[in-house]
Amino acid sequence: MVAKTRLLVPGTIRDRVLDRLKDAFDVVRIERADPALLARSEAASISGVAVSGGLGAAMIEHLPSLEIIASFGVGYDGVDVAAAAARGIAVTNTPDVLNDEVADTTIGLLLNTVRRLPQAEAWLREGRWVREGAFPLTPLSLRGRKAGIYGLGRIGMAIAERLKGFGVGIAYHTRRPREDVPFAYYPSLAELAEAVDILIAIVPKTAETHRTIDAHILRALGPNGVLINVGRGWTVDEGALAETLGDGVIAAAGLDVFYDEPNVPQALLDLPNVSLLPHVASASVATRDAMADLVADNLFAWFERGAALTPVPETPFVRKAGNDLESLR
Ligand code: A2R
Repeated sequence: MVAKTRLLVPGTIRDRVLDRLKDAFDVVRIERADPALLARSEAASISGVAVSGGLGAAMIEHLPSLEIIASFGVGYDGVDVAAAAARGIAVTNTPDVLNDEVADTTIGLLLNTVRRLPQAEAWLREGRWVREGAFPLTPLSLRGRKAGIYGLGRIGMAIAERLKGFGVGIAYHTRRPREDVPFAYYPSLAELAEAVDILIAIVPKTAETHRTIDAHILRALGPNGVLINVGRGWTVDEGALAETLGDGVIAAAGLDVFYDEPNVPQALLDLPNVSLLPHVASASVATRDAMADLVADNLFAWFERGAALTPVPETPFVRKAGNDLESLR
C-alpha cells in the first residue's frame, strides 16, 4: 500500500477542513504551530500544512519536505510568506468566497454606527420605550454623505457595489488607480480623508499599512466623520482614534477588527460613539464553510494536479516531482 501524503494541522481549524482531508491524507495534529511539539523525524514526513491563524519561520524551517501551506482566511499576514517563498513553498489563502459576507457586514456596521441601531434595540429591551418614550433621534445619518474606501480590492469592490444602492458618493485610495471603476481616485489617504466623511478601511496588514489611520487622517476626516474598519486593526492608531472620538474631532467609528485581538482597549469600550464587533465580518456558517472548502481544495489541487487554486502572489509556484522550484511568472 502506498503511504498517504502527510499533512500537519497546527492549532484549531474548522472541522469541515479536517473532514474533507481525513480520507485522502494522513493528518497530523499539534496543539499550536510550535516546532517543539513535533519530533524531527515526524516533521520530515510532512508535505503540506493547513492552518488557521499563523505559521512562523521557525515552524516552516522545521518542516524540510514542506511543499504547500494552505491558510484559512483572505489575509495571510500570519504566515511568514517570505520564508516560504525562499524555499519554493506555495502559500494559499481563501479570497473571493468571503467578499459578499464581509461587504454585507460592513454595511451593517456602518448603519449600526451612524443610526445607533444596537443602542436603539437596547432601549426597547430595557423597557425604556415604554417608560421614557421614543429613542432619541440620531445626530448622524447616511444622507448626503460621501464614502471613501481605503483598499478597493475584491472586498472593497463588493462594499462599493452595495454603497451605490445607498445613494452616497464613492471615492477610493489604493497605491495604483483602477481603470475599471467610475469612482474618484485619491493618490494619498490624507487626500481621500479630506474629501469624504465616511472612511472605510479594507486593506491588508503589511509594513506599509501600519497605523496609517492616525490623528492626522482622522482630523482630515473631520467632525462629521465616520471611520469603519473591517480590514485589520493594525491599520488604525487606536490611541489616536479613542482621543479623536472623545474630543469630537470625528463623529463616530465602527470597528470589527482590533490591534491586539481579542483585547479591545478600555478607552474604546468606554466611548458611546463607537460600534464594536468581535471580528465577525466573514463569520457565517455558509461563508466559513466555503473558506474551509477552499483550504481543502487547494491541497487537493496541489497534490493531485500539481497547482494550487488560489496561491498568493508572492508564491506563484507549481508542483514538480521532488518539489523543484518553478515559477509561473
Ligand atoms: O494598492 P493596490 O493598488 O495594490 O490596491 C490594494 C489595496 N492596498 C493598498 N492601498 C493603499 N496603500 C497600501 N499600502 C495598500 N496595500 C494594498 O488594498 C487593493 O485595492 C486592496 C486589497 O485588495 P485585495 O488584495 O483584493 O484583498 P481583499 O480580498 O479585498 O482583502 C483585503 C483584506 C485582507 O488582506 C484581510 O486583511 C482583510 O481584508 O480581511
